[in-house]
Amino acid sequence: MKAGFNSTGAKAFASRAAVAAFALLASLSAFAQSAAEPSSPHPWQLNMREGVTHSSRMAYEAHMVALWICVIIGLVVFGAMFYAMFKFRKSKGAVPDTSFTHSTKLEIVWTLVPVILLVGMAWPATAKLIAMYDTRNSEMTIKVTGYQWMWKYEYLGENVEFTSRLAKSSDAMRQSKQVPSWTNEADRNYLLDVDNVLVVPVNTKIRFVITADDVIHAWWVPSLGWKQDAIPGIINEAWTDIDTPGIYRGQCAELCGKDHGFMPIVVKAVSKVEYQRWLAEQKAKNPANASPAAAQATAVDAIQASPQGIAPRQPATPDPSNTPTPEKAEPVTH
Ligand SMILES: [Cu+2]
Repeated sequence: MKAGFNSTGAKAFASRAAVAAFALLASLSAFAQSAAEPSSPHPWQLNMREGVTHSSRMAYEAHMVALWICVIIGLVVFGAMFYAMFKFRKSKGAVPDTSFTHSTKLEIVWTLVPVILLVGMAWPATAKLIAMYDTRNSEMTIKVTGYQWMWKYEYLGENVEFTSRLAKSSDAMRQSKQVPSWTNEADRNYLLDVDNVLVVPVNTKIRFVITADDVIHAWWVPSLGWKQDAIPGIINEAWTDIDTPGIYRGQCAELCGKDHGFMPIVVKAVSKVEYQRWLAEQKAKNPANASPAAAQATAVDAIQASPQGIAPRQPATPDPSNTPTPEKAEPVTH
C-alpha cells in the first residue's frame, strides 16, 4: 500500500518547514550581535556575558557553577516539598508525627552538605580572584584617570595620552528631548559613545593603573570582566588580555556627580600590527615625541621667530585637544 503522505502533502510540509526556518533565522539575526561588537548585550538576554578576557571567562565559569548548584538545590528542595504535599496529604489519611523533634543524622547531613558546597565554590573562586589581581608579566601599562566627567588615558612609556568624553551625538540627543529607540541603528549606542576611544592590542597582557583627580569614579567595561575604583590619591591596578578584536563599551560605575551617567568608556581592541600603526600615528601627533634634534630645531626656530629673540617657555606647544584641563573642563551641560 502507498504511504498516506502524497506529493501535495510533502510540498505543503516543505513550504511550511521553509517558512518556519525563515522565521527562526529572522529572529536569530534580529538578536545576532554585530561582528564589530562581539560581546554586546542583546534584547531578551538571559544570562551574563561571557566576555572576551581570561578574567571575564573566570567570572562566567564561577557564575555558571553557582547557578547550576542553585538549580540542583532548587529541584531537590521543591521536589521533596511537592512530593511530601501530595504523598502525605490529609485526604489520603496521613497523620502528622507530633513526636518527631530531631534527627541527629539529618542534622549532620544538612550541616555538612552546605559546608561542602560553600568550600567547593570558595576554593576555585579564590584561585580565580588571585589570578585576576596578578598584574605581573604585563606587556604594557595604561594609566586611567577619572575626572568629572571624562577619562584620561596615558600609554605609559609611549608619550601618548588623550582624554575621552561623551560623543557629541549622544549629548545632542540628550538635550533634544528625543527618546532613543532600539530599532533605530543610530540610537543603539546612545550615551555609550565617546570622542576618543581607548585603542588596545589583542592577545596582550595589559596592565591598568587607575586613579582619579577629583572624586571617586570606577572604570568598568563588563566584557573585560572587572570594574576598578578610581580614587584620588590611590593607584589601583587591574589587567586584561582581550582575545577578540572589536568594540567594548562600559561606563563609570561610581556615582561621581551630576554627569556621572555621561562619562562612558569605549575600548577598541585591534590586531597588534594595527595597534602599532595607530600608536605611531598618535606619537606623530604629539610634538613632545619628536627627536631631540627636531625639538632643538623647533626651539631655535621659535627664538628666531619671536620678536624679542626669547624662546617661549615651552618650545613645543602641546596639542590642546590632547591636554586635559580638568579645572577648566566644561562639564556636559543639561
Ligand atoms: Cu565617574
